[in-house]
Amino acid sequence: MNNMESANHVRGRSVYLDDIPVLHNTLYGAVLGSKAAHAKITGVHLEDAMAVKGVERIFTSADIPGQNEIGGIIADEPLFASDETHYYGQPIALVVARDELTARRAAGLIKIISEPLEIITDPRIAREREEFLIPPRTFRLGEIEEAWDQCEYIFEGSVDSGAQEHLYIETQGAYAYPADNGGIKIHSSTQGPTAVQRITAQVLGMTMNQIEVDVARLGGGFGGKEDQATGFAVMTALAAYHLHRPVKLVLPRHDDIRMTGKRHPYSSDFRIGLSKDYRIIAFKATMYQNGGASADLSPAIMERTLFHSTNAYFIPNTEVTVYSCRTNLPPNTAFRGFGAPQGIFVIESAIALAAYKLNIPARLIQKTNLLKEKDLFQYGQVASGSNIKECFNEASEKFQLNNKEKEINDFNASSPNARRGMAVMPVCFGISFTNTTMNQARALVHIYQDGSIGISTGAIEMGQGVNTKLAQIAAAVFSVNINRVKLETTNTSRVANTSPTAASSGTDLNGNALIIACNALSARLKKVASAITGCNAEDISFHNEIIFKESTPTELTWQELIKEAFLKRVSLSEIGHYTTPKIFFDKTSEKGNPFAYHVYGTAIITVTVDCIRGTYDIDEVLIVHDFGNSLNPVIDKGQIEGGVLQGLGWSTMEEIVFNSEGRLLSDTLSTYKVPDIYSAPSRLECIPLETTGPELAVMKSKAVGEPPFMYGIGAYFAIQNAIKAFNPGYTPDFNLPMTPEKVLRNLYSK
Ligand code: MTE
Ligand code: LUZ
Ligand code: MOS
Repeated sequence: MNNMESANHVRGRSVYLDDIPVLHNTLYGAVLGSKAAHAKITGVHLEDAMAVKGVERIFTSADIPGQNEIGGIIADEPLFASDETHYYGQPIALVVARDELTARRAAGLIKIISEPLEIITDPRIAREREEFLIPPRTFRLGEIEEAWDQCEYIFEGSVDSGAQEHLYIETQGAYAYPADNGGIKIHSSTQGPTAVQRITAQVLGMTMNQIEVDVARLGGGFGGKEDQATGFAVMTALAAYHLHRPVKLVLPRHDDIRMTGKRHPYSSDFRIGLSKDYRIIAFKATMYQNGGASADLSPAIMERTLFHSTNAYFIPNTEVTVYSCRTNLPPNTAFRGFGAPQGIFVIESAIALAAYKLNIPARLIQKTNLLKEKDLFQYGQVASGSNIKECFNEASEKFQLNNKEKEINDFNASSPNARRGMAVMPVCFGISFTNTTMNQARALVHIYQDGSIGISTGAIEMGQGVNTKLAQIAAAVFSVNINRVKLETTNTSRVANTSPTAASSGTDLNGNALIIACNALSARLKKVASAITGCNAEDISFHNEIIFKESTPTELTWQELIKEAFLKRVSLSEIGHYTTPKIFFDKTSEKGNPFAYHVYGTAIITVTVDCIRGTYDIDEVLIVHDFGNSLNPVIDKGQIEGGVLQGLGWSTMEEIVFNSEGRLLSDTLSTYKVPDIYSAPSRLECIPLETTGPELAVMKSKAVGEPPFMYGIGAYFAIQNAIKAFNPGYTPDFNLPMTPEKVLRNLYSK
């Protein structure tokens, strides 16, 4: 089954925010962002902008009827800066005009007078100043200080990883208009419609039931619209509230890149201790998360870094601390992996350094330390259904790891100006929101009189295929043709109090809620069928739109059954509510059982480096991945490919550069390079591990959205190995992304 929306996507018929037909009298917004990263605002002059013909009104913090506050986790973020600005691009005002161009032109005429304050962009400097978004947290297992004595080898190093721009195809935007009875309706390109609803109500001083948020689909989110879609939606609602007219705001790409937060850069120090036979006895790390100017999702992201700081390994003595540092950058935010890639890069760097010093392949250390069933994670959860060893071994065998090594050595010996390198990348990713409360969802199912089915859930379709999977689930429970099933828009009036579609658990949570609703309807319909056919409800089953009695087909079809049920006044609507069982976490002890299950896999990455130019090709990414019992192998393959490419981009080419003034330099696609078709691996293969899948994954089909991102990190180490093969004087450093400039420097470093 392909993605059910593909046909409409390629015909341009799928409706995104900018495709919604605009209402008569619609106005358009443009956001004025601060030109100073940290400053005291002493004057705001709107006169010139107001004088532009077609400008309707300019909104600032003075126009907010409720609270000037949009922080999702911590109340530390104003909608509009009022007396101080804390990052370059921070919204100060919204200009509303009769068309987009006028609004933008007028925004450029607003004069902000300000006095500069000290600008911090480096998390280590923020740490010295004790500029923290929240207090630091530490996860511990075993007795780290005693463990060093048991180590044969101890190595220390530091690791940096850079930011990453989401570059969703559809930029941030929203369309709001006055609704009946003083309410406001908002179409928002958001992963979190409830967050938009809740924060809009807070800013406008209204109640949540007065705000309706509707989302058809997103042109990509990748985490960038989990929290940061909110501010822009609230701006349109604020304008619609005051002007009683529809107001639309779609960020130009340039504004989007400059104003919104990115993946958090991290700077870390580590110490790793190994036994003679390469068992990791102890691992200690201190990580500085560059949070940007306000908390946004940083506290949750920091938490996931801690959860994943030992990746797929069992390390009996671990101590990892993360400092969430406040800097004068746009608030950094969720991005596929949510802090896990940053943590995983540190432990993989520690292993790479140890391997280099011991002159052995890193994969020997990796393999020696892979998690076993019943091993304890540093957060207290016991590994269950862990098949990382199977993934690792199967990848080694099926992709003939040993032959590959020989081929690479032969190639390197016979190529004057090119070197190949290889790395293995095991991955372990926990599925569930780490905040237990968020692991809940609801699904509303209507069966119409003609037998067609309408489904509303809290899940947002952002390209990951959740709509198709949900339709498959409903079609499977009722055993009807999938063409009978329609996914409605995600709407806060139909399904309330939703968690954002994130943490890779959108399909699990909403799918399980859907199963509960469908099962309830099914039970009701079976009663109707049993009355018609004269048997017990337990003896009724549905097969391909035919009603079966005691395993034999009856004359009754799905469509007739629905009609009968309606005539008998049986409810054909149901809402299902799901909460992930058995999960909990205690933040005082930092122990618990936070994840429903883990996703495992292993990738083998090979690259060829051009030793004259410093450029490289990613030759192969060969994966064995545990999908469980995949609901949709086609969609899951797409998620693997997309995730791998995004991970490769972060590790090897996407370089976000801010100057010391806190101004983003790589703010266009000519200076910020993302992987294109030419930088994709020549060979990308993924073999599913043969497993049955865990009970807590929806229909035993494991979540797949984020985990494949981590495979891409292997490219960093593969390139590093190629450089080593060329330049014996190279000492590995750990500073991601490994751009061609860095490769060139490293090829000739002494
Ligand atoms: N795939 C596409 N095409 N577009 C996206 O925006 N987001 C990723 C992943 N795959 C994304 C995507 C992220 S960050 C997450 S958390 C999951 O999809 C969310 O969807 P799921 O929970 O249904 O897997
Ligand atoms: N968002 C969130 C996430 O709020 N909590 C999480 O644990 C999470 N994990 C991954 C991505 N987004
Ligand atoms: Mo994904 S980072 O959980 O939106």
